[in-house]
Amino acid sequence: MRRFSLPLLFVLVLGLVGCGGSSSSNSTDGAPASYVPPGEKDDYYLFYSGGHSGQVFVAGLPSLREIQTVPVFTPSPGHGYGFSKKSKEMMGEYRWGDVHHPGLSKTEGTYDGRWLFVNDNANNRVARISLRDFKTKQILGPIPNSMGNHGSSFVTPNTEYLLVATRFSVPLPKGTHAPIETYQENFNGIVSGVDVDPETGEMSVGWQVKTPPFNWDLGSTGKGPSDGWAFWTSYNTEMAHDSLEINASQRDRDYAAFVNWERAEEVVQNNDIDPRNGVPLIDPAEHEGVMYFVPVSKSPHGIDASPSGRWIVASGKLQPTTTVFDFEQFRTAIENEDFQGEFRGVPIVNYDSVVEGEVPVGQGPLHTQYDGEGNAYTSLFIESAVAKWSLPPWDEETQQDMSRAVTDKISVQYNIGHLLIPGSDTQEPYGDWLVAMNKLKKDRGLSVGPEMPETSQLIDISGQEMEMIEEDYTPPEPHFAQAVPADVIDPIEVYKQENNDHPEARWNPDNTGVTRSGDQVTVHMISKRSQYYPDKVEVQQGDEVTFHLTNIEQVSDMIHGFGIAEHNMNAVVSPGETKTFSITADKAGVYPFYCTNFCSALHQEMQGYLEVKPQ
Ligand code: K7E
Ligand code: CUA
Repeated sequence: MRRFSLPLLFVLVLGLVGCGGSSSSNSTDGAPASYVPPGEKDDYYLFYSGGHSGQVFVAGLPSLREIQTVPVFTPSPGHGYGFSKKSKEMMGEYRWGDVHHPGLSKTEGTYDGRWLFVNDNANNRVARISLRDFKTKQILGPIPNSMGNHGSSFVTPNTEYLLVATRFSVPLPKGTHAPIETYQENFNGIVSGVDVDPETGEMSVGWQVKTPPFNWDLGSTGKGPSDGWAFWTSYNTEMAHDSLEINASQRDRDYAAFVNWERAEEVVQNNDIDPRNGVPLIDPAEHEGVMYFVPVSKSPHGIDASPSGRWIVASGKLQPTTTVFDFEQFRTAIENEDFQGEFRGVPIVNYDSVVEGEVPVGQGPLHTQYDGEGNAYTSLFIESAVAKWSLPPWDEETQQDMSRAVTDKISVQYNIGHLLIPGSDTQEPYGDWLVAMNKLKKDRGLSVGPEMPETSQLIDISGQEMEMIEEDYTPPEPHFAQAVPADVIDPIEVYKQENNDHPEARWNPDNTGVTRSGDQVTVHMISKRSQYYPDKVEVQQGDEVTFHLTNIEQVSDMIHGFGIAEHNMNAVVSPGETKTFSITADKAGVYPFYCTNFCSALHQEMQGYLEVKPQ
């Protein structure tokens, strides 16, 4: 089940060495199975959403060591992100985001290692990170009509779309006011199909589907028999607008939305759909087959399609079971119009016709992942545990007593939210490790005062019984993560000179210099070990000074920074990259600039002066 390389397997069988950078439960010398010795590499890249840090954290699996932060929605001086013209433009007017669900791009249902998409719950955006250079390339949004982008970014099997659903409902179009007391009449939620260009990854909003003002929660995309569909739970079909803790927990069953995104695409192509804020907005009551509701037990959170795409598993937080829906039965039910009613024109599928079983997994079930061997693993928030259970088909005895489907349980510390198995949302999960992403650290590890990190725990799932291997911490606050085998990603470490298409790039000190047009000063500068050219920039007080800084190094890891004293500027430029950034020289005086990223024995000497002459 584990991804051993052949020679490594050979070594392990011979019992000569315990670890060659890969993982093994047969650890030697008392080292944990996750031990990756110095200089060796992990088997997987692990991409954590950074929650309200607005970032993505990259770690290795199984070591859980954090490798890098990829800044997305929040400035990061360590990467010069949020200082350059391009990154400032991408971030727009916002200085943070709330990243919950990273989604890896896929081709034919498996990870292709091209892009990582993430959502911003707070400002209704999605972003694309290139896995060639691990940098944010596009931020799309705020998405029109959409408020509370929590239920995303779920990637379809060929990265046709990121599917996005709203956590909050507002009067449409966004920006309209209506009193909150008129919530049920005047407010709406939205499901959006964010179109992804297959070549460039460029995202644009393709279409939207209007929904009742339910609070859409987690989602996932279909595959196999359910390809073309996406699923979300909702925790507020009561349509309450205050004291949600009580008022949104009234009904025994809420609804999941089953959305046929292929049909939505068709509807938009074949009809003249009224655009709302520039996006075709489909009313599912008028276009049959776009959306169905399926009842789900009390206040559900996660909904996860199994690797085969046949079983759709949704968990009700306030009921100690997880519900398995049969997508084949769902298809039959909609063909036979086997409905138990409708809500605002959307058919509600008969629950009993589509449920395969309710598995008593334990208290507070949230999210489910799969190992590709017929097992499912559900996080139990209240119980602080992970339950392992068998997907259907179940034998007769199990059908009589569903507790028999639960085959193992392991405690985690404490209060787990998401959990992750590499490849769980693909057709072929890599079922060797499980990472429990726990929300509360409490007494684990050294105390750092009241603001505590989150804990991740690594569980070996290669055997019958789950085994706790190790624990690590992350800054606030991962929600979900995805992991991909290291060899699927092919990063570049240097931007080759011939590929640098920045129009203001310079490669030769002879072509650098300072030019002026009115009060606009342009500096073409290069950096290399251990010198800036030019290293003196003379301007007049009040000038707008724009730097185009090219790091002409063509050597891996030879990064140069560019900090200007008392000007709130720190650019960081990768080898072969050109960055553009501006300051206003509003203070007379002499201000040193210097390389902020350690680069050589003479890094300290890498400095220069900005002379600002008084007006
Ligand atoms: Cu469960 Cu935003 Cu996916 Cu947090 S969410 S846990
Ligand atoms: Cu260049 Cu430090």
